[in-house]
Amino acid sequence: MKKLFYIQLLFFVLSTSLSAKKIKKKVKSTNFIIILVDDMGYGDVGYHGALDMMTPNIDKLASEGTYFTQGYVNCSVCGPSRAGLISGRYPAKFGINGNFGANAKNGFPNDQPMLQDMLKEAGYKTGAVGKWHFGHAKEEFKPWKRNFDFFYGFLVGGHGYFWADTTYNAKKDNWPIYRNSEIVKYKRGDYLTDKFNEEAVGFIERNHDEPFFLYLAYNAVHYPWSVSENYLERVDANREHHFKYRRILAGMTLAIDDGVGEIMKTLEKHGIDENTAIFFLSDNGAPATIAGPTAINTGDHIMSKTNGLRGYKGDTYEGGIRVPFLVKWPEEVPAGKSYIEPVISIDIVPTITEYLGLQAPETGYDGVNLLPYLKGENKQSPHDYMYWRYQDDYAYRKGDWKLTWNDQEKVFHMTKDKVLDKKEIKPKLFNLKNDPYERHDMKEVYPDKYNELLEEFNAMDSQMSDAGLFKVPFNRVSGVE
Ligand SMILES: [Ca+2]
Repeated sequence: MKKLFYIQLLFFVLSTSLSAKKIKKKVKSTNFIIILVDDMGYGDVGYHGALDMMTPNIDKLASEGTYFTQGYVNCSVCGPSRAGLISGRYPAKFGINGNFGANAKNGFPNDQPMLQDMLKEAGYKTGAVGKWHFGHAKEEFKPWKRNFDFFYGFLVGGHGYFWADTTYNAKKDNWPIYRNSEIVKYKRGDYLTDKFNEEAVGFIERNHDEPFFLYLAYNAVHYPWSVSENYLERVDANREHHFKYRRILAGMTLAIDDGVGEIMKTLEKHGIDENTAIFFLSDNGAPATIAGPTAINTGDHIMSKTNGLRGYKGDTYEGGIRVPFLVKWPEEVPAGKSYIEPVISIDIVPTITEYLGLQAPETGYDGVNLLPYLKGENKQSPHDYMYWRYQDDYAYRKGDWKLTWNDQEKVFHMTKDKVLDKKEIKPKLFNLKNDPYERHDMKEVYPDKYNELLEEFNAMDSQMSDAGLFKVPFNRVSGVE
């Protein structure tokens, strides 16, 4: 009996020292929240001048942190953009070139670390709320198998806002919602963004006394565009909208903004707002699915706005890849500033992990730690170059110069233009400083610059997986004769 006691004691001491070792790794107790919205355009937040939107809480985050005037995502559509964000790498390097659709058999590779893998190892509580979209065909792809202690949301790439089935028999917009690995009974009529807000707040309430990481990935303001009446009433009481979809977008955006406000209140209530870092961004630029003739003339959109940037979601023109993007981090990042050098969503993971002193994965990062730049310790631009690809669209940016291929010549998707064959797509060279709206192709004027960027692009592109887990795209170098 005594022997058993000593064994138990030994086990206790060992396990205590083991957990102490784990806790010791937590060099700092900063909490991290990534708020990722879906398909919000550059011109859809108040602090970018959208006076017809109601985003007081998002604007407050911007005014209390640093916002990026050239904040990019690494891809112009949901799936790869999210894969890049959560890994700190260009997702084409590990085979993610497209969205995991409803029938996808693949998922995010298990040998590629995600942010929560590293933070959980360092002793963080990890929670994911919202849209998963990292694969759902096998158990190993699911959030509860990928080091999230808590999950509330759906596994696929999109969801309706007012109802979810408990089986996969319904149309895919209504596939199940999970709490951890259990399918929940969803009350018909509940607004999904409200549920995500509640669950995000609930996760913070349960974990405020220890370091946590919350990945809050709304599916709003993505299709199917719909919002509960109370948000529309508040929009109508404060804003005038003549276009019905812009009004709906304003309501959907307000629901997210309310969530941001509730999260801030919860952090303040527990006295952890000062040591919580919040990244807020959209996963890609404005979608062009609903629009009218005005959009062609102005290069802008009447539902979701790019503020005049060329192109939309799916393009490697600026409108597809430049998004609202900010960080509020009272301990480290100046408040009330804008930062004008280009940054990209794959910078978030190395910024967090390097701050915590966590070792980078063997695969390394393509993003960089932004803190020295945002604090003004390093006056250089964080990136020598940036690279994008999606299907037949590619881009490469170096300084103010950008080389870009886009498979539709017009700025506007709804026209029934023939989509160009890969061999027909000619790259364009823009100087973004002089021509931020990408109207003037300069490759004939600056052939040396064109050749320099083309050569560097080819070297970069050839490092990427070819078809990867998807049928498209092929590397530009190998795919074009
Ligand atoms: Ca998206």
